[in-house]
Amino acid sequence: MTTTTTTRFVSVVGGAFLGLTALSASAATEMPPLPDVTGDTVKADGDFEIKFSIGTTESGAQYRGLEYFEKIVEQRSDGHIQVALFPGAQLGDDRQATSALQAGTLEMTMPSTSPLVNMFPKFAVFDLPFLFPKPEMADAVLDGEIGQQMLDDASSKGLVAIGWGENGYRQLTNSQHPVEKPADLEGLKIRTMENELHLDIWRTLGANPTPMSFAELFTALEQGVVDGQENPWITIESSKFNEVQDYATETNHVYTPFITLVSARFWDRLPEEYQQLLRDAATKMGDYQRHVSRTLNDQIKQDLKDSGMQITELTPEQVKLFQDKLEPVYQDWRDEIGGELIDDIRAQVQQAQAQQ
Ligand code: TK8
Repeated sequence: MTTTTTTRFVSVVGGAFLGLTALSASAATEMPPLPDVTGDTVKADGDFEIKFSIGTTESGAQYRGLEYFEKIVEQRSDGHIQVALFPGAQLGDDRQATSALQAGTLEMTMPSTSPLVNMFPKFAVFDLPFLFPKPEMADAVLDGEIGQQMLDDASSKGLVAIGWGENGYRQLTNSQHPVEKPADLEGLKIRTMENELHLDIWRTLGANPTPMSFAELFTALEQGVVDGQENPWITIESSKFNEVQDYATETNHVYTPFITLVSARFWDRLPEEYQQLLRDAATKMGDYQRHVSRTLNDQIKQDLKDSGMQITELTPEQVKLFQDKLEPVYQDWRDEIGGELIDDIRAQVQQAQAQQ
């Protein structure tokens, strides 16, 4: 059973949604008010505390989603579940926080899928370049059977996977010069997530990639250890990368999802009613996060331009140069990821494109 994300979100929040759109146009980087909480109070035994850690800062869309999660869970558990939020990798980066869940020293985190490919190889499908031309196509896959199967697969190794969120379309930034074609990447030292496919992408394009934790990225850019990096506009702004990067190229080269994880040790202590509450709240958080990041995307790009960043917007012909150069990556990674999964997703995307 799949329902379109936007329809699911709108039907739940109606009036507040309208307020949301009006607000976002003016207060560009200001986060919109949180929607009201809907749904009954959940009654169950026990009091619980959740420490929820993420790597991005509190001025990003991801954190705004977590604030909505906190509001839903605390309100609908009548305060019996308390949620404490830890942004900015205070409690570790994506991999460290995930290990802490497995050890039972942390209750929740929401990493990008890319740094976890070593644990869940199928996640690498999301690292394939230009897989989703539109975000709605990613929603359809993540909220559909494929996404559910991946959550089930990731509910293992001491983890319980309860939902998806949006990191978004990645854009290249660098401190050296404008990048309009793959040849402009020659010799540029680009930080990537700790992920072999991303390293392959930038090597194939002719750059000099190096894997690094997000927690170390700002300092590495500031000190010139690396020349560039790639992340969604909202993360570039919320992490202040524009202060140490003069150039950006709107590549939209990969759509990265976030995945919501719970420590299995903590999960097993929760009564079923509270497990279901966390699942509901995780779904609402993910939908809201998608909405906030998409509503603010263009305005934030404009803010970055206004802050002095030189942004290159590629023509369709220029994008095609990158796509053509990266096509072999699909062949190189077919066996590792699984040809059937790639074909299923590409077929779903083509079907969606045909219906447009
Ligand atoms: C934040 C990371 C980040 C990701 C990266 O923890 O590492 O560049 O895009 O969002 O998950």
